[in-house]
Amino acid sequence: MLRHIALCVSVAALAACAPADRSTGPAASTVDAPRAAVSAKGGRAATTGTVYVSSQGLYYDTFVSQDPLPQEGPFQLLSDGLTEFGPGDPGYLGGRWWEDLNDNGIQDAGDHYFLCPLLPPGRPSP
Ligand SMILES: [Ca+2]
Repeated sequence: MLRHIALCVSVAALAACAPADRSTGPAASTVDAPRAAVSAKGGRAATTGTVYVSSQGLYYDTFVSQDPLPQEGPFQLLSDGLTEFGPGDPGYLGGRWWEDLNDNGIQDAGDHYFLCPLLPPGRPSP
């Protein structure tokens, strides 16, 4: 149910802040070149996606800062562009995400780890 809701609300985030092809696993992630953030008007990094923070009910713009990251240190679950914690929450880890690509519920070598900081302020609509 949660996955279904997440898929509905943030298809854009999935495309922008996640690998386009989830079926190939980590091997493809190492082949993909990191997407560079490009400055937009006003000097703010160009946004490339939106993440919905369920505990806040807010959407945040984000961009890919580093992809992939090595599986070292803490990561926060991101599932179909939805996560539980955002900026200001103790559980927010600065945009260090993991996606459970092999759907086994644990962080392992078969998953995707990357950095996509959320850019405040959040907003109530995508
Ligand atoms: Ca996993």
